[in-house]
Amino acid sequence: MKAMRAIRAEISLALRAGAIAAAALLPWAASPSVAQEWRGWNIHAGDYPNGRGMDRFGELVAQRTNNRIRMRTYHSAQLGQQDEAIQQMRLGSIDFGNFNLSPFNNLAPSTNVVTLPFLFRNVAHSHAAIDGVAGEEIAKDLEAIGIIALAWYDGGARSMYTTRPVRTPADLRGMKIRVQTSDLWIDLVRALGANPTPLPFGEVFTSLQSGVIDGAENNFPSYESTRHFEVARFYSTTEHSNVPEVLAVSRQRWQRLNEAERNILRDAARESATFQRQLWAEREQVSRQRVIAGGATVIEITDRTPWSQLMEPVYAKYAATPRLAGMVQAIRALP
Ligand code: BDP
Repeated sequence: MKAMRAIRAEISLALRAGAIAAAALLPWAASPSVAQEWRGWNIHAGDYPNGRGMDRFGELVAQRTNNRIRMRTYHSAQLGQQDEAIQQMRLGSIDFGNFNLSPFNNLAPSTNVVTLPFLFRNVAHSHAAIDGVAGEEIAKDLEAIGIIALAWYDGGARSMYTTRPVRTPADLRGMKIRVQTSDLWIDLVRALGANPTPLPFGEVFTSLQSGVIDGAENNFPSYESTRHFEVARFYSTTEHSNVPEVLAVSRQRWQRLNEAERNILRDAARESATFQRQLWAEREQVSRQRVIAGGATVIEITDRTPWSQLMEPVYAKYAATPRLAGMVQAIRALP
């Protein structure tokens, strides 16, 4: 009797273990007819080039998977500010998103390289770097923290904007300048003689309004779409950084896809990036006109040497390892 009970107990244990193993494999890749709804994070409004790129990504994936993967992008930071969204992507509670690479600086070393000031000669140079050697390294570092990079969006040239006119680094001295959460950005703004203040994107408008900060830095489309130009009226075209953006999927999700599905996602992401880059180029012009029409003053910085020559300590600190210094060299060597 005892022996029978023991055998039965063993059988039931084995069955239970089997069921658990089956459940672990179960996610929809094993049953392709089950539709999945993916949640996507976007910090910008839906009509911003990045939001439209993400929507295009979702449409292409839905078409090509016969609606098995349906992607819904939550625009305008509905799923939280950037740093929280990154954590949620890592945990798998947000499935995909478009991020600037700067908030990854403290987590993924190679993202510092493409954030470095005055590194890219122009937009084409930044695309060549991120679509090639730099992108590969960054994708590795992101994967290690649970984020799968699929394509690179244009992040635009970032410039300083302030409540008082700024023509030289001396004019910026002592001003409180908002930065993204990144040590590199803190040191960059310090090297210019200003006081860096890390804040979430969504808090910049009210912080400018209440005088908590005297300025921030961003591209024309963000300066315009957030209406920061209404409270910080002077935009100085320092164009100090062209840090790119990533369209990424949570590794948690990615691991459950089969190779055919992964290819569909990769292709759709790249196509959405081509689309975003076209929209971006147009929007930069439109936003520039809109802020001027809205009363902002654009101060053209024609000689950037006084700015770039202060950046030596930033390079010394953030491109210090042979790997990162090698990336800088490889990027500089690009035609
Ligand atoms: C915008 C980026 C966005 C960042 C924002 C910022 O597209 O991802 O969150 O800058 O400065 O240009 O926080």
